[in-house]
Amino acid sequence: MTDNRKPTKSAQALDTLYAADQPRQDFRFDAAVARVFPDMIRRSVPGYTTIIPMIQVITEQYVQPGSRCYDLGCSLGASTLAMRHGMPASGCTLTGVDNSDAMIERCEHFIALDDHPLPVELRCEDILDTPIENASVTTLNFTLQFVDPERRVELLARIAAATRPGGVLILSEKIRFESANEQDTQTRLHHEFKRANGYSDMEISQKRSALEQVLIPETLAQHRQRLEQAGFENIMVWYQCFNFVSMLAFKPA
Ligand code: GEK
Repeated sequence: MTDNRKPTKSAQALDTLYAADQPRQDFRFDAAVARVFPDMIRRSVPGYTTIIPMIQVITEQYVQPGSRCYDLGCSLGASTLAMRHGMPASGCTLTGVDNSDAMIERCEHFIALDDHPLPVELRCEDILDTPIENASVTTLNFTLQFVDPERRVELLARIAAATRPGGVLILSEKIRFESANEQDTQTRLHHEFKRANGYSDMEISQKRSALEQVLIPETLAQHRQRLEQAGFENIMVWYQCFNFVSMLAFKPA
């Protein structure tokens, strides 16, 4: 078996944040997390390395001339760059938003290293405050799960209202399951994925407890119902790996 603890690029820092025994603290997207984020998300989120290039494919299909595209919760810009490469070089705009200074600071660097000519506007703010208008493609790639559940519908309704007919929302989330058996099985498989990627049992359990109050997963039925309530239709899962899914939700044409 290959040693998955090795970072894929020499410049990529290894995530050892939970390797030592430590007091429980809520997970935060701070400078320490931003530094190791590419390694952390690749080794923690099953399907992430497939979803990113597919965001480019989906953006290519649904971007509309003269429209705006948004990546809400852009972190270091992996999903932003995928969108950028699916967009025409001019005539549209692309905005990436994250409320972590540390993420946005590093994101600026990654965007600058990329050679696509379309400018990217980066905003360091809460996505609940981001003005959204004339949208064709909006991405929430594992971000909605961190938003206060009480405020999720308001955000989705604002995105739906600002999306052009035929436009799309790409929504990726960690989900939970109504059946206790499925919940246990999919959670165990997710933990096995992390183990196979070099995380120890202590790292898995300390991270799990740090995320408990911060990442609030919902069922697919809850997502579908709320997306419809918000003004989307044709909600479909285009990708699932264990308890991680990515959906498309369309603005009625
Ligand atoms: C990727 N999309 O690489 N406002 C703004 N940003 C927020 C908020 C909020 N209310 N809540 C959380 N964030 C990326 C990965 S990570 C997913 C997204 C993960 C930001 C937070 O600071 C973090 O950078 C991002 O959303 C979630 O495709 O870590 O599992």
